[in-house]
Amino acid sequence: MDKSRRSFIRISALGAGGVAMGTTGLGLYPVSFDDTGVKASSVPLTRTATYCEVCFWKCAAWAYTDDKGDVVKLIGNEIDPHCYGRLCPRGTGGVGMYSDNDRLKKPLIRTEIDGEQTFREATWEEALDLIAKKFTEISQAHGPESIALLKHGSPGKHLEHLFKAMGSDTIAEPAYAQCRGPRETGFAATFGSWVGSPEPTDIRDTRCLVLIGSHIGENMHNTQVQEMSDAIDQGATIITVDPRFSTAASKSKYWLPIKPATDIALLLSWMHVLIYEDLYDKEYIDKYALGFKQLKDHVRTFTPEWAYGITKIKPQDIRRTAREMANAAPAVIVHPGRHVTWYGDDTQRSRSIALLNALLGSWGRRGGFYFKESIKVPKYPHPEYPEHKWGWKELGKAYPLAQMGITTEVIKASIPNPDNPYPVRAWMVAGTNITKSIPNKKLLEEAIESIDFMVVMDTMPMDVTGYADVVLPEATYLERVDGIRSATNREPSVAVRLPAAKPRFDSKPGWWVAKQIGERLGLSDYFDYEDYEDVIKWQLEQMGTSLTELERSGVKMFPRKSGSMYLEKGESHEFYTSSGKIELYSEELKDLGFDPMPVYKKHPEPPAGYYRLNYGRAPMHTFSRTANNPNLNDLKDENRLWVNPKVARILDLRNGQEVWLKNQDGVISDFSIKVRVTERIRWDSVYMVHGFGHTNKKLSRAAGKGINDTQMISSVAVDPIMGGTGMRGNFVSILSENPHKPIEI
Ligand SMILES: Nc1nc2c(c(=O)[nH]1)N[C@H]1C(S)=C(S)[C@@H](COP(=O)(O)OP(=O)(O)OC[C@H]3O[C@@H](n4cnc5c(=O)[nH]c(N)nc54)[C@H](O)[C@@H]3O)O[C@H]1N2
Ligand SMILES: Nc1nc2c(c(=O)[nH]1)N[C@H]1C(S)=C(S)[C@@H](COP(=O)(O)OP(=O)(O)OC[C@H]3O[C@@H](n4cnc5c(=O)[nH]c(N)nc54)[C@H](O)[C@@H]3O)O[C@H]1N2
Ligand code: SF4
Ligand SMILES: [Mo]
Repeated sequence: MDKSRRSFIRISALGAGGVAMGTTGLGLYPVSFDDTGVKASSVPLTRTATYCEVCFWKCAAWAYTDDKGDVVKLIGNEIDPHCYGRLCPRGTGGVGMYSDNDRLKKPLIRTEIDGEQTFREATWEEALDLIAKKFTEISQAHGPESIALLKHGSPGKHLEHLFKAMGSDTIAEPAYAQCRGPRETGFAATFGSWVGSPEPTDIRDTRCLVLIGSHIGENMHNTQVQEMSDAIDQGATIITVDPRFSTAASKSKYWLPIKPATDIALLLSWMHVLIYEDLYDKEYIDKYALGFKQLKDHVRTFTPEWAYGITKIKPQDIRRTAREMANAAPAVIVHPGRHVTWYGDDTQRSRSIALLNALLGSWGRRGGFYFKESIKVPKYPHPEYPEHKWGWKELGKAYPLAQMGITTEVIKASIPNPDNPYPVRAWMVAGTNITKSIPNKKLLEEAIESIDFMVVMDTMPMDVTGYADVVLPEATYLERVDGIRSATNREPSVAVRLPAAKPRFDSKPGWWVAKQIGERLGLSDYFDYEDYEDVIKWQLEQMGTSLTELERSGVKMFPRKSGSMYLEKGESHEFYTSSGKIELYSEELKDLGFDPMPVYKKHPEPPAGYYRLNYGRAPMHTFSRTANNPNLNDLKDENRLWVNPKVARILDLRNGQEVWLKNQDGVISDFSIKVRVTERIRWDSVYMVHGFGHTNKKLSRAAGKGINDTQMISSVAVDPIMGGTGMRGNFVSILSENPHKPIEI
């Protein structure tokens, strides 16, 4: 098998060259796009520092603008530790977010004409006045806490400030309870630290990378993909545990096609092998860990033979892969994954992964997990936030180790219930397409029906905008300034985002929207600046640099202050747990009534005639946000249903055939999807890329294309520890006839 970066990228179907070739490899520049108004240009281009908003890796980039003021291309910032000078295909295609003519163009206000609900175009004055009026009324009647913010990404930050100034801490995002929440709780319970973003995985120096699900290569988190390619080139062993033959699996020395929902059994038996074959890092465990004896007793019976019966992975493969990890240790990473809300016991699965890393001695070691560091950005002065009587914490109180707002709890609290002391009455939604990212549409629609007022701020007429009372068109990230990016990494760095073009249409930046609403609510003191550029200018100066310097460089690195990235041999170290040690046995979990060490529990299986619905990422798309992007839609305009040939034979399905899906609760997909017959998926599951099946016709390229996996996710297994919504326990049957056909009489 050729293990160069080039072939790794090629296999992920990025087109020739993929990431390595950047813009030209994708043919995104210089070309003219029919629908985008972007033309190739031979005139000199000006460049502006930005960071990407197509996903949350936040790669720093240079946006190039032509003489007409249009952004025409994006290139990775060469000194940025998030991208090493290369954007992923989505980042390169980010120009499409700016140039898409389907964008929201003017504020919209819901109105009724002849008894029909519709939107009318409005001025910003009107829209903002209406929001301020409604927020004031609702706040006076029910308290500011009853106005919730559901957000994601940069616009969310500006609105978070507004909400806190208003006295509301009722804030949540799908990137927690539908994404990485369980992992953060599982790792915090073990090492005392969140994994965080970007993950401090030292992939570039690893000798063995173990991926549990985590489909790097389709999941295009930039530096992880690049470092994994380099690690493969340098001969690192990749072990991929995935019921599907993923891109990563195709590059792995070991692919373990696990039976879905059984990973905890495999993880426990790996621990069994490491401990009972004496392969674990004794010195590290003795020095840094607590509870080894309990863990040893706990995993005694979890032999590979035991796990085989559950996972269908052969005992010899479990032993062999455990020995590979031990051979490479401590330069080994059992990757924590990122989208980990799978089956409801996800904190415990994440904890199993943390424990395995502890036994291998990989936390704080070269080629394992490095000690990350970031630089603190000073707060721009503003008055103290007022006290809030309740907020996300109280709404999530049933989940003792929730560390951020749980979207689904905010949604539940929006449905009238006399026993609920914390009723939510209004929502502001910004940068999140909740109809696609939050499961259980019935509950979501019931909540939306119940609330008094809903504002959506987006750049595109996404499905979620259809539910709003007021829709605000935000300028895209290429047209605005936002907060300083300061993320944890090997060395601290900051990056800036400055406007590369004037906002198209009548769109406005999120910071301006927050300030305008704030001023209307009498909160001007919290927004003591004319332009948000003044804020970052002041902050950069406090940090010993300047906006002028960052305009020139885009990114600035700072020296580490917290010491070495790795533990020195024999060095004493205090972990951030309550004991100061790595907690193999968790008193904290036990005291809260949870298993102190992970236990495998069986999950529901698909009923006869149904298949488990599996979903994931495509390298050229981010969630639902890029489906209509003119550049990225060109690369993939619909998702397909992966079906095993055995199933195709039984159901008489052909490649390319259109089918509909019906789930275990009788939910039928709005649209159809084309079948892709492939050995790469197990016979008991089907697979599709998340983010398609858009219903808003205003999305001229994406509407009606493919199936929305979220629509099929009506059953949710909630993680009792932190409230994450396990979404992989849904089962679908495949319909060859259009169930929506009008009945002919
Ligand atoms: N291109 C692209 N990249 C992205 C994103 C994007 O939208 N587009 N989004 C980013 C974000 S926010 C996140 S959170 C990450 C998500 O990306 P990851 O964290 O990598 O997501 P996972 O859910 O771990 O991985 C999906 C894989 O899990 C496998 N799987 C399904 N069920 C099981 C099971 O029971 N056991 C095991 N072992 N595997 C299983 C699927 O077959 C699939 O290959 O991606 C990030 N990167
Ligand atoms: N079924 C299912 N559900 C999932 C997942 C899955 O794989 N399958 N993945 C989960 C994961 S890992 C995550 S992190 C979440 C992600 O969930 P979301 O954050 O909701 O992701 P998107 O669907 O991309 O929605 C982003 C919205 O923001 C808008 N937007 C883009 N840029 C801007 C901007 O600059 N300003 C404003 N105001 N709006 C903007 C987009 O048009 C879009 O409507 O979803 C989770 N939910
Ligand atoms: S990984 Fe890709 S989409 Fe995400 S921030 Fe970087 S370039 Fe943008
Ligand atoms: Mo995510």
